[in-house]
Amino acid sequence: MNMRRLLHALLALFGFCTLATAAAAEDGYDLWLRYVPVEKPYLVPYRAATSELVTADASSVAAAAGRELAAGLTGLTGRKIVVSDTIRKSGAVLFGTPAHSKTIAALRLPLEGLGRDGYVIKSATLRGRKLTVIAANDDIGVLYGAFRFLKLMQTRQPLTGLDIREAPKVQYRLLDHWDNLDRNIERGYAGFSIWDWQKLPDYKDPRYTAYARANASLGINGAVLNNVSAQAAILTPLYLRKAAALAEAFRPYGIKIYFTARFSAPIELGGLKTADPLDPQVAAWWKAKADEIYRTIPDFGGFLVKANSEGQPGPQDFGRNHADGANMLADALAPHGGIVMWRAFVYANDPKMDRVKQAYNEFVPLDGKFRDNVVVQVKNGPLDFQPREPISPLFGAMKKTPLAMEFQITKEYLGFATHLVYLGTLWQEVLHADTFANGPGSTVAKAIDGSLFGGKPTVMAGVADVGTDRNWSGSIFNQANWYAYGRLAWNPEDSARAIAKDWAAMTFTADPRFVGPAVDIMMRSREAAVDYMTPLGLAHLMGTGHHYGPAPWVDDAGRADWNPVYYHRADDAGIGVERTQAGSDAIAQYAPPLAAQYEDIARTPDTLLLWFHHVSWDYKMKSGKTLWDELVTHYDHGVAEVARMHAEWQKLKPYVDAERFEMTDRYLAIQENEAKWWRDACIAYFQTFSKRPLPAGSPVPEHPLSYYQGLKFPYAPGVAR
Ligand code: BDP
Repeated sequence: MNMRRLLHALLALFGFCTLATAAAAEDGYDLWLRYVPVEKPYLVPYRAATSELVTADASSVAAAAGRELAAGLTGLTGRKIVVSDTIRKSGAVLFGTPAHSKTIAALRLPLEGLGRDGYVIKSATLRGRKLTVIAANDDIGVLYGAFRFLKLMQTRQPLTGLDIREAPKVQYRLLDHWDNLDRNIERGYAGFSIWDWQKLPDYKDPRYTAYARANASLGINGAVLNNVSAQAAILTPLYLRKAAALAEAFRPYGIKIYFTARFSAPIELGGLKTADPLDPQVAAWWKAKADEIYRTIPDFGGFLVKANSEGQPGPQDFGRNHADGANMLADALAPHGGIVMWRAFVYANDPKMDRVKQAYNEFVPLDGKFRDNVVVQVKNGPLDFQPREPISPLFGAMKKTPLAMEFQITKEYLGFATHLVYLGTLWQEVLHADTFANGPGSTVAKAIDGSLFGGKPTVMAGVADVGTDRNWSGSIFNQANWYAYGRLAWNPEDSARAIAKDWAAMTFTADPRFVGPAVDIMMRSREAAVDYMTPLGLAHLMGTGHHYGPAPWVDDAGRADWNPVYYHRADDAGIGVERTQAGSDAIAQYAPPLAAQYEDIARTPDTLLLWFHHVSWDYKMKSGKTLWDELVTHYDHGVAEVARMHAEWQKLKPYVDAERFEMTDRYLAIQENEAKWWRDACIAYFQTFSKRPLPAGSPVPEHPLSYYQGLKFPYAPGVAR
């Protein structure tokens, strides 16, 4: 640690020790952008470094940057700071682009190669005055730099000697809203859709701007407004006008809008007899529709498509393939610069084929057949947003087609709104995973950011957890998932722990006595959920349809691969799915080094054991325990972890305002109960196959199995109705 940082650390310690801890009540609306005053000892250096704000630029994005800096600096330093156009004092913060500011141009900052979105933040001296310069090639980069500068203060970093040069690694950083036009959100646990379609375009809820601003603070630059299971009506003139009003609200924050396009729209809206992508009339309909959209929304981003998946229409309905469908839409958008994100979440109606193999089988033969403005959007695992899955084998297998990563921020399979599960660790695990596609080090992050195979456009998509709840995300800690997603979309190699630290400091307090334990809770939380829900590589044991709570016994859903029994295959001999050559051979879809590892049960990590192997109840695990004992131990551990997280949270009461403390505390109590429910129900059920006693000290389930099997939740949230 150098002297400057040491001094800063001492200052921090002193600052927080003298800090009065009675935090004012907050409801979470302000997210991580609270700009509350920094502790006294910081004020002197922070005030010296931020005496005034100077810009030469007048665009709406530059104005947003100015507003943000003025509000942020005023809040953080407790001194009114406004934007002016000349440097008068030392400590000025000068922000803008070389094109608009001669002063910035004269500084010759290293902006080349940073694109539109990158920025430089640099401490400089000009005519004897000390300045901080936030500069970029484009206004949007300035806005991102402004948020970064404020984050330095929010997380109590030094403001002297700054020399930051930063650009995103991914071009398109999107939130996908699974919002229906009636404002019901598929898999939404934070209220209703914030798009108030009925009142648009005449009334623009201020929340649209607040939403855009929060996204911009993370570098998110696009929003798909409607559900992947799409309604064609979004493409009608009525809705285009409404969407244009949203685009207008988002524009100062660099957010473009996108639609999910319903493939059968030419039939439903256009009165055509077919939606065959090779039919010239169909192509002409989409071309005219794209032209109309761009007339209404000139910076429209493009289409997301869920085709031939879960009942959605698609090119296969007309004997065509995914590339035929994607390319036809891509051609309609290309003259306007739009892109198509074509989802690979498909599982053909063939119950005999292992479901986790199907996307690969459909898409790999099409590698290289897509237009330049198409990306294939792949969920992180081959199944469906489970608490843990191996990576999708597509990431290493499609070398001539850019692939977008689709993560799910809303916690459909991870406890809805009330469970505290920080997803940063899940996503980091995926992004750091090695595909071995071009030898070791071929990580998923590199496949996404284009550095592995060189493909463009580069895209990250996160299924949003945003709704009308006052706290946006259904719980305070769910905000951390929105935050972490944005940070990882900007830089897929960022660290989950570092992100959690920033979020905790900005959302609650930078006091290290809070941040340390809070981050510890977050970092342990996802593994806890895996343990109390689906340990050792199990998956999809959730209640059918709504996915709330455990139902591993379900075997009567419409199709074989909708049943939990399909995913655990428990029988008298053991549990797990055989995906080796002796089974479905799904393992063969991975690159040889990975396939060889998973094929060998001894080299398969415990975390994925039952995903790849059907394992006997008495199998000797690495720990020396039998599989049955190990399984129960994991369930016990998951429950114990939540109790520990809850106890740790209660110790943090002095640092948190009453409202956010209480809500989190009560939610943790719910999580404790539900973790126990998961454990008890799963153990009671699996024991009917294992027929073995519980390991010593492990409590018997509270109720008989029939009790858990009898629970019904007809109105659980998030189900498309
Ligand atoms: C599943 C969800 C379903 C979505 C589907 C998808 O249960 O609501 O429509 O994913 O991603 O996990 O298309």
